Amino acid sequence: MKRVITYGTFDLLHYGHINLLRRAKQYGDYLIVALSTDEFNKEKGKKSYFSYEKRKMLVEAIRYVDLVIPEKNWNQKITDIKEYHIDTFVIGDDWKGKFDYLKDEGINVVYLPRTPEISTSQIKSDLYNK
Ligand code: C2G
Repeated sequence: MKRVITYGTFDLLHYGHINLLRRAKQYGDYLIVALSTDEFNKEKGKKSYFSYEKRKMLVEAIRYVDLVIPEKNWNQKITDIKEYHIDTFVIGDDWKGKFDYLKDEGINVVYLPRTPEISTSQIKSDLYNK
């Protein structure tokens, strides 16, 4: 069984997120999403509209997702890779190069092109300016 992991906040779930998760699942049979906790979002300079529990419920409902775990800090990726026997790490190419160090763990690191013209911040500003 090939196991894939990805990380993110996934707030105000939109088709860009779904596109990422759909493509990530194509790299294996089992997809884990490490979902940023509300506390970690603060470290990322983000404040999500939905709480962790609500974001978790939404992401768990996605057909491509097999397991959702909490992302609590920047430094858990290597531990996660070992604990969950990950074969491939996938993330959007806005992070290109940032996680190449994970290759030293003997896994594939894949940066997928982001879906253009959609983002949570775009949704928020569009709604704000309605
Ligand atoms: N994404 C995408 N296309 C978009 C918007 C987002 O492909 N139009 C991807 C991002 O590249 C990321 C995932 O969807 O792979 C989740 O996006 P965010 O919730 O913004 O994730 P981010 O805050 O970048 O968290 O440790 C890594 C971080 O937790 C990543």
